[in-house]
Amino acid sequence: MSVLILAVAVAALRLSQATLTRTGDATDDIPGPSYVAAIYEHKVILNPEPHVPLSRSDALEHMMRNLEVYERQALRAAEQGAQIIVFPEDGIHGFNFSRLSISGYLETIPDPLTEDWNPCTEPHRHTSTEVLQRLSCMARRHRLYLVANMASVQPCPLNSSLDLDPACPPDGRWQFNTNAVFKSDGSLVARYHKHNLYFEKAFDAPPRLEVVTFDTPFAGKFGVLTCFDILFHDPAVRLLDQGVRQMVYPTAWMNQLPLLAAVQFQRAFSLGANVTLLAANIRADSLGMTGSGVFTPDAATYHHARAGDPEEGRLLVVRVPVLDTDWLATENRAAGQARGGTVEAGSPVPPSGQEVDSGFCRLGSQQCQGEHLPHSPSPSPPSPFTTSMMYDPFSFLLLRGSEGKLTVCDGPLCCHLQYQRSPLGGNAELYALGAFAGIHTVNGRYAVQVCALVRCSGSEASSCGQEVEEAESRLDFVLEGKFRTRHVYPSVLGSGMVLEQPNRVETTPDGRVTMAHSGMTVGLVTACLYGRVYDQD
Ligand SMILES: *[C@@H]1O[C@H](CO)[C@@H](O)[C@H](O)[C@H]1NC(C)=O
Ligand SMILES: *[C@@H]1O[C@H](CO)[C@@H](O)[C@H](O)[C@H]1NC(C)=O
Ligand SMILES: CC(=O)N[C@H]1CO[C@H](CO)[C@@H](O)[C@@H]1O
Repeated sequence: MSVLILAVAVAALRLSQATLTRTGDATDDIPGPSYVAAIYEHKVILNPEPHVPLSRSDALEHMMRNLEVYERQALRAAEQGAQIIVFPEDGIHGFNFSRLSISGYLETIPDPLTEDWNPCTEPHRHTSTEVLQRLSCMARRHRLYLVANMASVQPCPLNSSLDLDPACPPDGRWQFNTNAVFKSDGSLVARYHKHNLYFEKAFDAPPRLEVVTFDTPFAGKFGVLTCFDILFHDPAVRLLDQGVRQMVYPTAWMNQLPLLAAVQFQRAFSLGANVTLLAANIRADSLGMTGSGVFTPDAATYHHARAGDPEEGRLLVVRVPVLDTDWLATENRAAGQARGGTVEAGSPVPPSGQEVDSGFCRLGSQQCQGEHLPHSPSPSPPSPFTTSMMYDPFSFLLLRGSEGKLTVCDGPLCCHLQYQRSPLGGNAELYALGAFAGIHTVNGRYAVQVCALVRCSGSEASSCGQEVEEAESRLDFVLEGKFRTRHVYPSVLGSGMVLEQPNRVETTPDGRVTMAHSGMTVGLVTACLYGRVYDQD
């Protein structure tokens, strides 16, 4: 039986660059320094009774079953040349523990900033560290950097005057959702405690924000994030502000269309922040968890399992360009010296006027007046309606006819759309342009400004904003908004969870973001500019 997978490659059409189509193992079309990254979407073997405390040995036995799978995947990744592999959040222990019932799973992870330790070669230095030892030996055996998420414990003093943890929990220990990173010799190089917990009773948020990076010899610096962290300022934007351009991202993300499916937001974050994101999710159909990938600003290789696919893991191994600016500067200097001292600075400047044209002129520019919309038939202006999308009251306007131009506002945010439907796919499906500016409050509290063009799930206006995964209509469009944040994450999601790389995304210093796209290969499900207004959280 052949397995239908979605490991699609999308490539940028930027300035004068040619379009590239990259599959998971293409390795020869990257100019400049590159490395091979792997992520593994893991079908976690769960403890069926997570609320019942287990002995350490029973917990270890459970975790070793997941680690057996990791071991096989690390081997496969190494055989394909991977230099770094990322495993998902909760992939070793599972979920739904209580603070007490997770006890047997916890290990104390020494701080790699204050202690050099190789758990594989010095297993006896710290007791009760079997998981750390196993991961360390895995990294060492397969000679790759390895990122894994595990449950950790940190005893804290309750009464000392030297107490550095004034908020030490009443039971005298911190319990953390933790990413551990190992070098290719097995030594522990980074430890990150998840900052933005998502209903995780077993864990504490760290008492102080941790902004964690680690260095690699093959690609320079990587930042570390976990799951829900991707939506918040700390530590994500702090990493960006430090100039970090590459992130490892273990996650256990429940898909939520039309705006927050896993691969959709992974793609959006990588594009909006201009970073590489190595994202590894859990596969768990009962929880709606799937969607992992290797995302660079120019390309994406990803996997989203579909209903009915066999429930199993997925390894992706991809060659990607190095983005770390400092590392590249050092490399260039080394290469320049080797060539005899000439250093070439900067990347080639594309000839002006070669910008890829989406077929529309820019919204708001003078040239737009009437040029593409010769007989715009608007007898009466359509009126906006409000309906809930992902629990937020969006203002929507329906798209009518095969082409047009519309604006919908919510408070201070106005979203503009210019569109043209392709004759391919017909005119029957209903679409709406939505705007929302406010505080999202369900399952997390955060301020957003969102412009979204969505396919409505039915033929009634009330169906706009509902979950839908398929579409036939292809639209060429320019979507634009003026945001009161510079953090806007753009994405174009096509039918069947296919990601398209927008032809053009432009940002002006005053917060105007324009996304233009045309020539879709599949129907459009959602085109979105997802703005995060961190300072209003
Ligand atoms: C586990 O937790 C998730 C939410 O994180 C919940 O949706 C699910 O029903 C829980 N499963 C069990 C078996 O308790
Ligand atoms: C993204 O980063 C690259 C360098 O890696 C830079 O050339 C480009 O201008 C950046 N793009 C944006 C939109 O900032
Ligand atoms: C009950 C308890 O934890 N007592 C500790 C208080 O702190 C001193 C040192 O600061 C320890 O020696 C006690 O054991």
